[in-house]
Amino acid sequence: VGFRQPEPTGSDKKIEIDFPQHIDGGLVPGKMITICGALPVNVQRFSVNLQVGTSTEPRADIAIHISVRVTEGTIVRNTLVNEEWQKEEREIKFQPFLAGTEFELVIKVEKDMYKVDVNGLQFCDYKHRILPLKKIDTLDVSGEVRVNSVDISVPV
Ligand code: 9QG
Repeated sequence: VGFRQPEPTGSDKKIEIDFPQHIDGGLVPGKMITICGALPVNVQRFSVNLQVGTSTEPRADIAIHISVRVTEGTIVRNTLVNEEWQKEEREIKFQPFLAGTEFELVIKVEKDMYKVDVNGLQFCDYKHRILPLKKIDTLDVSGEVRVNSVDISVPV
């Protein structure tokens, strides 16, 4: 079974991160979202979404969904509009997510696209399909992943 949050134990107390997480002011070019986490040894999949609000009924639109499917060796990117998945982007240059290892995922917001880095390497681009950026105000992470930290940096 996967895990999502570390159990705070003794001296090794961790800050619990609740999802979905609000992004103050929504997205803007220059904003960077950095997620550090670890995958269980028996991970199958987890996903990261930048979305418009937190509604579940109906489901919030998702500007960029990154579905990491470790057992399939695939990372699918897509957008959800009116509860419908759009066209998937699946090309990958390398498979950066390994079961039982830590990772750093960075989503950089640019004017025309998202740039996604994994472990310091450029992984993929994803052109904006939902605009304006400022309405994209929520980060959600779900599935078989333990998130150790989330950092959202604002341009100066
Ligand atoms: O499978 O693909 C991305 O195109 C769907 C998945 C769906 C997405 C989608 O079932 O799963 O990855 O949030 C979801 O619904 C995720 C977990 C054609």
